[in-house]
Amino acid sequence: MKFIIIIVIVLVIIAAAQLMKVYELSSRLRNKDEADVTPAETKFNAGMLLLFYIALMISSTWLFFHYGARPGLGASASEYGVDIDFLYDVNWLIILIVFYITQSLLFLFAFKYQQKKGRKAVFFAHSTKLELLWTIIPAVVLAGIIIGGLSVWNKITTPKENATVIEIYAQQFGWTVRYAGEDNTLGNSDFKVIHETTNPLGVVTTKLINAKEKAWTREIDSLTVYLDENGDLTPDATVDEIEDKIERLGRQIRRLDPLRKSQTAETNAAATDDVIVKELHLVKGVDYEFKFRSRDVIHSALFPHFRAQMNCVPGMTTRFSFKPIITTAEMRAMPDVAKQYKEISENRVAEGREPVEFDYLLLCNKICGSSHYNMQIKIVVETQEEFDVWYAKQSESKTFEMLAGLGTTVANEESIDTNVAAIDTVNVITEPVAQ
Ligand SMILES: [Cu+2]
Repeated sequence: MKFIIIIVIVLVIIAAAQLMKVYELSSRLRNKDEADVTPAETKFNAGMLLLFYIALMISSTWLFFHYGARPGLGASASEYGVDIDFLYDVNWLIILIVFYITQSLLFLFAFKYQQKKGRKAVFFAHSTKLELLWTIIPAVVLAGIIIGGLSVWNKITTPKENATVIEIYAQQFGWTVRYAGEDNTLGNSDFKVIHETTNPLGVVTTKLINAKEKAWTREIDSLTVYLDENGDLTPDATVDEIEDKIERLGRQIRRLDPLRKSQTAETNAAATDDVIVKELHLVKGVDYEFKFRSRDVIHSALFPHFRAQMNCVPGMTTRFSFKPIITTAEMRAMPDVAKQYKEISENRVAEGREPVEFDYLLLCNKICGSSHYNMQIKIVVETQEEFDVWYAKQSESKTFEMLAGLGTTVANEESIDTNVAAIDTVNVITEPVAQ
């Protein structure tokens, strides 16, 4: 169907071009200048402009009332979102007023002042009054918009005291969430100790640094012993490979030193209770401060229902704060959301698919690679009681220490080492990119 439409459009364009050519040729045959326009033609053009104006006004007004200013987004689920919606509405109002005035003047004047015999254009070079008018009015309006925007932006980017800290970590193509634990302080992190499964955010503690160093030293020792014993029988290429690996492990160990120096008892304690999960749960009515990092490229964390967005930039931490004011359950019960999801679900069921329910989402809003479209996680906004139940379950198994194999369930130092060594045999730390 699409293909047929494209072919029809192309044929219409070709036909129009041919007609123009025929018209040009016939004008030349009739010895008539193409620039000469008859009164009938002028009248026709003016009528068509008027018709276009009416169609434009009807269709744009219909679109506006049919879709509204924020199609499909529902009420703002965050406190600052209400301010942002207000700014957005003010902007829309200004745009619409200007749109209706300027378009009406443009088309109605073109119709009213169409060319007529004996009509002469007025020569009008300058009017200081008009210049002032159309400079000062837009300047005042724009200044108002900017001042309103800045004051809301300052509120969003200045965290409230006692805001709960949460880290949102972006990588191709997913999000990881880190809760700061009881102390509400995130532990240090560094890309040098990132491990895909056991330490995806590169959280640092002295215990982890020591375990890594021991595991890597042991690996160097065993490789050295292997070379001493079997070096003569091993092909040169393999020997080179092993020597490279020993050198690389040595470099990795040396790079741990500055990390070790910046660790204190406080930063160790801050990291130990951090909880790392793949879903974002928030409590209604609590102020949150979000800190964003990225592992690879620039991503952008978009919370459409909360009217919030922030870039996640490799090598730096960006932040903003908001307070959720509508729980997921309350949002699902809102008439327009319920109606929208009922329709979607009915269509899905008709196609033999599962029905869906409304969920808040965290999306990536920077085209960051081939699976960018699928970079999203669910956000659940719930009551304090519901959150406590969920969080207690997460902190049973998903604290940083447990994920990294350094948990208190491990009986002694030796088994921690074996644990980390076992983890490191599948180590994915690659040579860090020069920064
Ligand atoms: Cu992304």
